[in-house]
Amino acid sequence: MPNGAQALMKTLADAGVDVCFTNPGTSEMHFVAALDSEPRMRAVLALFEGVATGAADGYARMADKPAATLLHLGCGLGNGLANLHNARKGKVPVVNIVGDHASYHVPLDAQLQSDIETVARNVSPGFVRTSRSIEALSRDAADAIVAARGLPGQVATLILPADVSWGDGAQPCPPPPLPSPQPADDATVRAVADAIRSGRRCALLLGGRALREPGLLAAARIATHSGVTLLAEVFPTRMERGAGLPAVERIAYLAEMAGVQLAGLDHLILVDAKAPVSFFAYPGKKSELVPEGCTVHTLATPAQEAAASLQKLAEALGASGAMPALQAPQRPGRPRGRLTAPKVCKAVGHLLPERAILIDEAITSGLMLSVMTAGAPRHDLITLTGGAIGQALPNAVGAAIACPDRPVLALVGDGTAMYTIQALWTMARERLHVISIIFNNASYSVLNVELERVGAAEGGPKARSQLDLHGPVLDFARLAQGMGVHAVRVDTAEGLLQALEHGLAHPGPHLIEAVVPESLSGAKRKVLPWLLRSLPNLPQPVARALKRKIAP
Ligand SMILES: Cc1ncc(C[n+]2csc(CCOP(=O)(O)OP(=O)(O)O)c2C)c(N)n1
Ligand SMILES: [Mg+2]
Repeated sequence: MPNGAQALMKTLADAGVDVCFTNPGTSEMHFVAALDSEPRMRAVLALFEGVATGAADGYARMADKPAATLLHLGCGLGNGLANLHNARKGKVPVVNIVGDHASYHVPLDAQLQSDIETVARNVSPGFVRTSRSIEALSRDAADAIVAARGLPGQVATLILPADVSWGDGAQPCPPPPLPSPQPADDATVRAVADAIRSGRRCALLLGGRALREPGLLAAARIATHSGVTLLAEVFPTRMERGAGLPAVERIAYLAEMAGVQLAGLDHLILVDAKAPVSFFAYPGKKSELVPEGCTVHTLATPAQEAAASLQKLAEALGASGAMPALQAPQRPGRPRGRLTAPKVCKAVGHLLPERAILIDEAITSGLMLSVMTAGAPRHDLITLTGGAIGQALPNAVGAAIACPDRPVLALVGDGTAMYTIQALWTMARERLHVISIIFNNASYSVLNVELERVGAAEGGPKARSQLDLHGPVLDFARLAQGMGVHAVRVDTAEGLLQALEHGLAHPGPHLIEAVVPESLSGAKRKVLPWLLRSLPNLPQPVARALKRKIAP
């Protein structure tokens, strides 16, 4: 008879959960030992829980099924919280296994005792369960898997007391059925089709799974046939894009610019997306971005089949036979001279290989990434769904494990990279083909912009120093080398191109430290808040042109 951990392992593997990102402690030792009882389970060690959780997130975004994490009690789970938050916001399935003290040890309030369920509830509101017995364990695990992968995907947390893990006599649970989500019902489709036929200005706001090829194609047919505008949510979980696919403009991060994109709309139709709100509140500015007088419709909720709903809508409109407008292949040329962040984005657009996975956490350095890669060969884009930085490097680990035959490029700000820099070690250990490009601008640059936008007093020296990463300047190439990752530091466009070409040609992890000036500095930083404030008062065509110039 297997013990609890062994039965749990088999239950996970039988259900197709066959990768586990681990950072274990004493209470998880039986689970660790059970890894060798299940040949199908791949175990990947992370040196910080935020890496394990972010890797599980990146894995599921690309594999379309959950990985497990193995975390140590409340503190380990807490360390992994930010990236579980990003997964939750992205509706990404994750099965957290969190070890706990043996049941009879809990009341003794030993050193590591804490309230795990309270920590878990924040990121897995839909499923937190402490498994209470050997008999219940495998069923609990199957329930966690169902909760995680049922549309919408979510983070499910199973807490595993050590005595349940080591107890004998457990039985694995047969694999639970896969979810079978439904498309939008006929009445909803009819109502949305009526709105589109009204002749008023309509936009489809695509999010979640609507941003994969089948959803994009159906939406693009509707756009061609009925003249609706296509928009994508600001931070997609995973968006398929590039040459041969419909190009969809994302809602801008800066609320003022999002306002320009949404101005004049009469109907906004949500497809696996939320009605847009601004990222933060700013004194004197509206938080809701839907323009006054615009009616919001929901074609498909996150619990429904987005692509099938769009196909139903296309049929209702008679648009099924329409030719979708597809992005033509088109790449920028080779950048030259002293390196800047836009030149890095240009180089990425110039060289991005077919079927690459592009992870964007470049913050201010990535402003040009979207336009520079729009006509590159088809690729997947992963973005910072929950705004909690430190996602990209761990995501890259998971994406590379989910898709071993595809190159992964992670573009990351220097401040951001430091949150989960330990991901580099896992990349080296697992020999993952990830090219991490770190934009070293020695600054939390975006926060300098935000300091001005929120209307805080002019920053004095103490305030400014909280946003400044000079002294000591970080040396990412050496940090990476210290974790076994091949790395170079470049400050010219030629050097960057050479490093990127080398990285793409040689499987295995590479880090390229791009020494760049801040994209928004000096005069630009001064003018930006003023420009943003003036946008709502400008004629729409002028506002649109300006928006395209600042953040295309
Ligand atoms: C978990 C978490 N902590 C802090 C922040 C606040 N924050 C947002 S951006 C940022 C700095 C980003 O700096 P960097 O990666 O260097 O990008 P840059 O602004 O220089 O382009 C910080 C600290 C956050 N979003 N999430
Ligand atoms: Mg920076």
